[in-house]
Amino acid sequence: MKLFDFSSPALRALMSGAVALAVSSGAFAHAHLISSVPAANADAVAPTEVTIHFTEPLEPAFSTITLADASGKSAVATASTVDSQDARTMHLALPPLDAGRYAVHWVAVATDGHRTQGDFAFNVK
Ligand SMILES: [Cu+2]
Repeated sequence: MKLFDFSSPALRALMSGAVALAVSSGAFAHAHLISSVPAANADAVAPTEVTIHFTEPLEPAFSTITLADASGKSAVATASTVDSQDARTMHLALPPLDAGRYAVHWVAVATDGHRTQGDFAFNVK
């Protein structure tokens, strides 16, 4: 006995609609950068941390911010954290930094498991 007639145009339309919805809601759940402190290419005076705000809550186990100095060497010995009050915000505490240009690299894993990443730089005066 056949429960569904998959050749039915109505059923096929319904199924393709469900697939389209699943794909678009998955794309929406990717975590994208909204803003950061310091901002990209900003001149920062004695920054104490890098803070990045994202569009979606993050998985703390897989989301990271790292900082490299102009020679590409890691500038921070400690790990970044996802804010315990707001999972859409990530912090990297900074030691006192010498003047120069620094590169931020971030990896954001949304709660749906999708991973986004990006880079920006700022200057320490
Ligand atoms: Cu996603």
